[in-house]
Amino acid sequence: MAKPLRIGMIGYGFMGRAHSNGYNRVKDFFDLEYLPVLQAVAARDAGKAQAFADRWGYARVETDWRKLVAAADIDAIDICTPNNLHAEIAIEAAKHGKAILCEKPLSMDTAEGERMCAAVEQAGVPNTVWYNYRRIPAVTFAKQLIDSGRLGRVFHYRAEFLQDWTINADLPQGGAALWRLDAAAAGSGVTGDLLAHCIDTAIWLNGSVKDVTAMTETFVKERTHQLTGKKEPVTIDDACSFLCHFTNGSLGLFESTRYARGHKALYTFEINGEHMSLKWDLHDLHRLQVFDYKDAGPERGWKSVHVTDSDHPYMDKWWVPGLAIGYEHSFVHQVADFLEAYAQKRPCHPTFRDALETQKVCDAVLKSAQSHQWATV
Ligand code: NAI
Ligand code: SOE
Repeated sequence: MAKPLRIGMIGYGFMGRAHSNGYNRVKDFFDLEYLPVLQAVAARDAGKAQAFADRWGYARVETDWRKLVAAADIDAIDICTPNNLHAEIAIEAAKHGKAILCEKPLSMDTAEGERMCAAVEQAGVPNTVWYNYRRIPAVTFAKQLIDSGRLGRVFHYRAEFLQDWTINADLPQGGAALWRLDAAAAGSGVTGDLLAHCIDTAIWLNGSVKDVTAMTETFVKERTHQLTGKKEPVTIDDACSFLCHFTNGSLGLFESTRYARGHKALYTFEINGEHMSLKWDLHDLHRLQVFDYKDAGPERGWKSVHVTDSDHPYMDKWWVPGLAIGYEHSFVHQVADFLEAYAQKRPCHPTFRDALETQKVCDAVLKSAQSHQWATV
């Protein structure tokens, strides 16, 4: 009989759903010592919280997250709120000895992230950040190839995350649904929202970033704020590109925007090593493109590996070889990995401390864009 880990979820939006699906599905596919129990969801609107609880199977609701983090019937707090609430909730949850699963980006900035790390480390509570793209099997497979040394010396890492949903200048900013356009709620624009994913994956695959030079742009300078009803200056970065040096000597090139017409969530990365190159694309997420210089014969070329066989990461848990899984499975994998680490009393990466590294790169990127100078991470 599995032991229960009683989840207290805060926020019931996009990630509230993705995580709840992960908690519900994990038991059907993974054999684990601990299994999640959907104990309570906290949201300010009692009716909406109850509807969410009924749909996903939460036992009860709270309308104040502070009560949830203090509740005796909760073992782990899952933070699915806008970024400006991550720190306050996490620090309070740590005080109450709860395990914490926090959405990305860890924090609004490095200083806040440092306080969050101190809180969880002093309290000694398990913690992780939902940089879920690491757990897409093709991405995890890339990590295995890199760690096996198959690439040799790495020369280049490039990544992009492109969207197009804010091109309309009449779109308001702030408030529910559009908090990502307000730096007071989001911390930054595409840097913390989208590049943070690219940076997390890059650090995981290619090691730490030494320094950066960046440029940002805010294409629409004023938008009506949903909370004030007035036209307010737009304080986020709509687009951001940066170059960097990794400590392993390779060069990085990153780009993100919400103004790439036609692209909804195009996250791609490529890594070029001495012997091998790898390329991945979120729109074709079960494939890893591999070029192996050692392949004999003039027919050498890029291979498109369909990462769905049972010897590929996570895939033995799902269907038969050749049948793909999707975006939502990365969250099921993160739940499974967290529960396994929890049972074994070891960290589940990325921890808050790991995610702080990404935060430091984001801060250096924003600093460099402002100063027009290279910034050390
Ligand atoms: P959302 O806007 O869909 O949901 C946010 C939720 O927080 C809403 O239910 C809202 O009512 C709730 N909330 C706001 N203030 C609150 C308060 N004071 N008390 C209780 N609840 C409150 O946002 P979404 O897309 O779910 O994003 C949430 C977090 O997840 C963000 O940090 C975001 O960066 C991250 N995220 C991560 C993704 C990933 O790929 N890992 C994908 C999308 C979002
Ligand atoms: C923004 O549209 C967003 O939902 C980000 O917040 C997520 O982190 C990213 O995974 C997908 O895009």
